[in-house]
Amino acid sequence: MNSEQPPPPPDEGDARGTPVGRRVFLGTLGLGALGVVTAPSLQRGLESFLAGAADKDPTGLTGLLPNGGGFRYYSVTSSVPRRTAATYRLTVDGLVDRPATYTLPELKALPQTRMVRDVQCVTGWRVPHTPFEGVRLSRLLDAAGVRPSARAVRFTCFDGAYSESLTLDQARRPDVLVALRMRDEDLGHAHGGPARLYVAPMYFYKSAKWLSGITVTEDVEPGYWEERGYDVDAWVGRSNGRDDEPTH
Ligand SMILES: Nc1nc2c(c(=O)[nH]1)N[C@H]1C(S)=C(S)[C@@H](COP(=O)(O)O)O[C@H]1N2
Ligand SMILES: [Mo]
Repeated sequence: MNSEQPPPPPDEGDARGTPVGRRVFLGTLGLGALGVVTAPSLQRGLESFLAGAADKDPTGLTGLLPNGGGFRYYSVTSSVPRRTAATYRLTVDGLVDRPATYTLPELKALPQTRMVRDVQCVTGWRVPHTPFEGVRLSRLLDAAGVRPSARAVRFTCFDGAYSESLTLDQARRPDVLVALRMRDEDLGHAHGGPARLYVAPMYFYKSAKWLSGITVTEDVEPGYWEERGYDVDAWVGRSNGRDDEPTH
């Protein structure tokens, strides 16, 4: 970590962020105070994570550095328990007729969808043409039998802190996955493995890592970053004060 760099934006876990993007973001939304207050604890979380990773796995550490494939490591908690193919569980519950719990082998046995899109973090960094692969969320919702009163879906994570949400219509889009693979490899722990949400058309904070719960609800409940000022409807280019100029 380089302490001479400016503090990271609210959802950025490393110190070599994109200061320009941060200024644009904070200036646009007027969330400066919030960002500054939030950043230091994230920073400490990342540092302790990297210190732990460096002890155990120098190769893994390289992959987490900025520009290690273009990704940055994010977690709002300082440590996240590991779940393996043997211990991972994903529950689907709430306003459904058939609540279910899936193991990783069970998820892998379902039809897989592969998509190649650009990953876009709301703070400005992006990773072009990134393959994600997994089970369509709509398939899991259909299997569970969503009740007519339901209008939204809430996602919880085994880091014990992060959450996300989508409207039911958004959740049923074909480009929303429970992703098991990224860049044609099984999802590693740092990127939210064994399974994370992948919401292709939205900023990457919607793509909750370490996914453990899918709960069908009546109304949208703002997720972790959304309670801190980010848009719930996080369409890339059309949210968070980033509305693209119309082109003719
Ligand atoms: N559980 C959890 N999911 C999360 C986050 C997090 O801190 N915790 N950060 C989000 C943000 S802001 C981004 S940009 C991406 C980063 O994913 P990556 O660490 O695989 O690059 O994860 C999103 N999902
Ligand atoms: Mo992000």
